[in-house]
Parts: sequence; C-alpha cells; structure tokens
Amino acid sequence: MSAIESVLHESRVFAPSAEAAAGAAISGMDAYRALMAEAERDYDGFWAKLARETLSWRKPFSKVLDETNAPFYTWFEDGELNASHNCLDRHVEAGNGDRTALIFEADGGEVTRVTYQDLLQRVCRFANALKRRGVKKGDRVVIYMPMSVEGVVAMQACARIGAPHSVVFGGFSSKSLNERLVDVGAVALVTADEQMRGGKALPLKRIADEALAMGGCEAVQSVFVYRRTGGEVEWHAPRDIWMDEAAAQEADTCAPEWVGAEHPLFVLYTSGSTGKPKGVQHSTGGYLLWAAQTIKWTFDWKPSDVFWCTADIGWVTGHTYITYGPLALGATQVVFEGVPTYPDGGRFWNMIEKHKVSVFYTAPTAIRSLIKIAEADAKVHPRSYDLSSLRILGTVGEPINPEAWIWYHEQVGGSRCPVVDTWWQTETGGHMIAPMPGATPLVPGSCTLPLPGIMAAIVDETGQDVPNGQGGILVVKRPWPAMLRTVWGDPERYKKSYFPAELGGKLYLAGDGSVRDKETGYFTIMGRIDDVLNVSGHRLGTMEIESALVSNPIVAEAAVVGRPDDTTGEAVVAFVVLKRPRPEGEEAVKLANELRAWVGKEIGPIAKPKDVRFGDNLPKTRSGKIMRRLLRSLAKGEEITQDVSTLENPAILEQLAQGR
Ligand code: 7RM
Repeated sequence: MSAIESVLHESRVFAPSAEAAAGAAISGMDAYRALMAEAERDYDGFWAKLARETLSWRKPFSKVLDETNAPFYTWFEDGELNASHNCLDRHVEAGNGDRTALIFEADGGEVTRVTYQDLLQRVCRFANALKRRGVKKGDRVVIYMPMSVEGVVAMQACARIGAPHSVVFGGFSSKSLNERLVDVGAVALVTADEQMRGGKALPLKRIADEALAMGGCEAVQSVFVYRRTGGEVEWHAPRDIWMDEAAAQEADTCAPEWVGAEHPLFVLYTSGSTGKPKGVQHSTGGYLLWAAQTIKWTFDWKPSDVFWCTADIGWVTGHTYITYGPLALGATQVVFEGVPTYPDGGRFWNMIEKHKVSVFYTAPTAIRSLIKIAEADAKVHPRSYDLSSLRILGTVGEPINPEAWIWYHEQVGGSRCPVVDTWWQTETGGHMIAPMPGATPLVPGSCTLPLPGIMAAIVDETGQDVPNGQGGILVVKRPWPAMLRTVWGDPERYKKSYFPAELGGKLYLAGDGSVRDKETGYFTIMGRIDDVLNVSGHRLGTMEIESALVSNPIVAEAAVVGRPDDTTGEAVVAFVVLKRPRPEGEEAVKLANELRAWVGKEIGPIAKPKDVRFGDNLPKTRSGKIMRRLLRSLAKGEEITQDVSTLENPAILEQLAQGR
C-alpha cells in the first residue's frame, strides 16, 4: 500500500483536546498562522527574536541571515556564544544546579541521576583533559561510544572548547569508523572498553584499535577510553588514556571557549545516493536555537516534563533531542543504554512508569516491533503498566503506518496524548514538518504542517510548485538557521546534492517525495526519491552496500534495492552475480550468509541484506544500465508488468524472481 493510500484508509482527524490546547505555547491554529505570517512578513525579525529569547549570547549578533554567498548561508554571524555554556552554566547560574539533567538507565537497569551542577563539573573536567592532550578550538574529535552519561559529557566537553565532534554510531564497523576518522581529520578519539546492549558486550575499543590501525588517521594522538564494563582491552600507551583517570586530575571548572555563531559545532556522517557518506556540518548558533525551539513547539515542552528520546547519540536525533535541545532548555531527561526488548518487550513501558516520563519520542520501527510482542504477551502489553504520566508522544525517522499510529495513540497514550509525527533530517538539524500538540488536528500517517518559519513546499522536476493533491519533490524554499552549512571538506557536493541547478539552485532538496492533502495542505512523506534506503529509521545508501559487496573477492557484480518490511519499514535486498557459477540450494544459503556477514563487517550490522539473491547476471538495458525498477519489483515478489522490451537479457528475471 502506498503512503497516500494508507492515509486514505485512516481518515479520522484527532483534534487537540481542550486540555492540551489550554496550557500550550501555541494554542490553536490561529496562533500558528499568526507566527507563520510574522515569519513571512519579516523573516529576519522573526528569527532574530527567537534567537535572542532562546539562547544566551556572549556577544549579541547584529546580522541575521546573510545570503551573499548563497547557498552558503550564514546566520547571526557576528554573534558569539558557547553551546555548552547555554546547556549547562546558564541553568546553574540561574539557581537550577540541583535540577536533574539526566536520569541514566543502564542496560541492566541500574539508574544514575546527574544534576545540572554535576554535569557541568564533569564536562569541565573532561574539557580540561582534552585540552591537556592538546585538543584546541577547531580540532575534530571523533566519539565512538555507547549510550552513556560519558557520551553526553564527551560531546558537551568538545562544544565547551570549540572542538567540533563527530559521533560515530557504536554499531558501525572498524572500516566505517576509519573512513570517518580519516575524512574528518580527527586528532582524538573517545571510545569505551565495551558497549552493553541487551545483555551482550560489544568490544568497542577493539574495533577502535582496528580502525586506527587501518591507517590514514595518524593525526589521532589520543584515545580516551570510558571504562564501561572493565572488560579486557589492548593498551597502546601513551596514546590511550582512561577517561576517568584523565578527568580525575583536572579542575572541575573550565572557561567556555566563546565561538562565532557559525563555528562548526559538529560533523555527522549520513548516507547519500552516491559515493561515501557525507559529513554534514552544523553551526553553533542556528543549530542550537532550533534544537531548543522545536522542543518548545513540537513537544509543547514545560519545565515539569520528564523528556525521553530513545535515539542513540550516534544519530542526529540523539544530538538534537538528547545532547543539545533538552539541555539547552534545562530539561530533565531519561537517557537509556539498552534496547527496547531486553530483558523483555515491556522495557519502554516499565521505564516510562518508573521515571514518570511525560514526553516520549521514539521510532515507528520500535513501535511496530513492540506491537507484535505486546499482542502476543499480555504481561508486556502497555496496558499492564501505569503510563498516566505521559502527555505527548512523538515519532521520527520513517513514515508511520496509520495502524501503528492508532495503536501508539490508544494503547500507549490511552487516547489522551497527541502523537506528533516529526519529519526532518540530519541536514535540517531539527524538526521541520510536525504538528504542535495544542494546535494541530492530527491525521495518522501525516506529519501535518511546517513549523513556523519553515517554508516547505512540493515542486516538480523543474522546481515549479505543484498543486495540492499532486505528488512531487519536497523542498524548502528559504534557508533556516539550523540547516547544514556544508559537506565537510566538499563544498561542491553540498551545492550539487542540496541546491541542484535543475531546481534553479535556490531550493533546498530534501531527497523525499511528498504530497499535500487537497483540503488541509497536510504533508505526507512518500519516501526517498534517490537511492537511499530507510531501514528501521536508519539511512543507508544502496551504493555503499553495493561497494561493500563487490569488495568481496567472490563477487563480480551487485545491485541493492529496498523492499517494504512490516517491522523495519524497508529491508535491504541484494542481487548478486558471483565470479563463479550461480550457487543453488545449501551452497546458496551458505554464501548468502557469508555475504551478509561481510557487509556487517564492512559497514555495520544495520546494513546487512535481509535477502541475498544470486543470478547469472543482472537485468540490464542494452546500454548496460541496471534496471533497478525491475529489481524493486522482484524484491517485492511482484509480477513484472513493466515494459521489458529494452532489456538485454529478459530471461534473467525468472531466475532472480525465484530467490535463493
Ligand atoms: C531524523 C532522521 C532522514 C530521512 C528523511 C525521510 C525519513 C524522517 C520521517 C521520515 C517519514 C517522518 N534523520 N524520515 N522522518 N519519513 N516520516 N516523520 O531520521 O537523516 O537519518 O533520515 O528519514 O526519508 O529524508 S536522517
């Protein structure tokens, strides 16, 4: 079923309750429209006001948006601030040092609370440790860590000294880590001995050692190791240093390094349709503003809330909605090390009950997998827990099917809590299209309307607006403060990928297809229009997986496509031609498993193909182009109805349809 069809199947509208509207920052559509009108009337004034209200500036800005070097836009350029100062010091200075910043729950269930005062001191100690090892403003630090207080501390410490961090998700392989260390030119790496997930230990330090040994990253002079499990590690003195020992020698104060608003806060790698992952570079001022502002609007955040975003700090969602946004607001939030299914499928509900979570933000994949578990086992069904603390529910990362939305709304939210479906990307820094709980009537499967100030639109291949009801390409018409600034080390790629000449060079190309409802103008996201897959809300480039496959000596050729999957949204399907005869039966199963493991090792377990099919060849046009359209149909198990007359080798279709 297409996204549009599935929306049509669920046409109920959920208006904000009187209760939700009453206390909301934006209460009602009139308030929303007034803000939008304000942004349209005076774009600079609109953003300047928010930036002054939301952030603390060391030196006030006099300039707002500068478009002279478009599409390399700048915001608040002559202003100075420090992200860590905004996230920590200002709350302590305001007398809120005793407020709980983090409620950390470990994989095994141990809970640690960290106040703003504690967090500030820990960040200062580690910032001093980084400085002692020679890390300076502008140097890059790679962070390859489990979900932990220390992970947040490492990111904030980098921000404090003006050293852009680049967090690499702990599930990535040594090769992926190496590529990122090399590309970003890291001078230090922060990692852990091991990572605990679902009761299993993963050897992060060993993978980090492997990555460093692959070469090209000799600039890495220091490896800080967070002692998580006490598991055995190889030690390379004097390069390696325990994080706790390093911090223990340091003072618990560290003056923040004031940086210009455009100073890069971080670089985060994300998959594109071509080539290697792109280092998405974010600014300090514009990014931090939006991280905080969107929490106020999308989650109607209040100081009494207990906020919980289940993402990993290795993804942008963990950056914006764990490390920066909630802390910039002085919020109390839950940080979770483990997985939703350990020790059982009731873990999330148990934690919501225990920590009295009021705003809960997770991915549709997690919801879908928990539905299956809950419906099979009443003990771990959300109704077996007291979830009355919940006020707002959110989703992110992929389309949510209306069935899952309704279950989330009814079973988790007790039909009381608005479900905010948030569309955004690594590149956008924060939410772009999302409902506001006190204002926006909700339609399951739709992310509804752009947030105030965001000029989202749908255009055709030439950049012309299309009427509502007609699908097209999702773009943003005006720059916004939290947008990426460039692709690290590759400004040309930034221009080409995000401001393509075909669309006139001025529209931000999101890479998603979308349609707006005829009456309401609501947006529904229809998925990527490029060769990017979304598996469990994680972005994967088909080309990256193909390169990984062909780097295996037995593989001659490979093509990767996505297939809809009930749980993960999309699943990876690989069509492979070997340098030896096409395997069958047992042999095919064995080789498929080998190739899956290979991809896991090359990129990381998230990229492993669910299905590997072997052929004597791939369907190609006479000019040698692989016909992905056909492969997508084959992957889905559909009958081929397309015109195959341009195909060089039509017989191959039958072979590939059989699977393995
Ligand atoms: C935050 C994040 C971005 C891609 C994006 C979309 C898809 C994200 C939604 C969604 C439908 C949503 N960053 N996507 N949110 N699709 N509805 N609410 O996920 O850079 O990793 O991915 O994810 O395709 O382009 S990301």
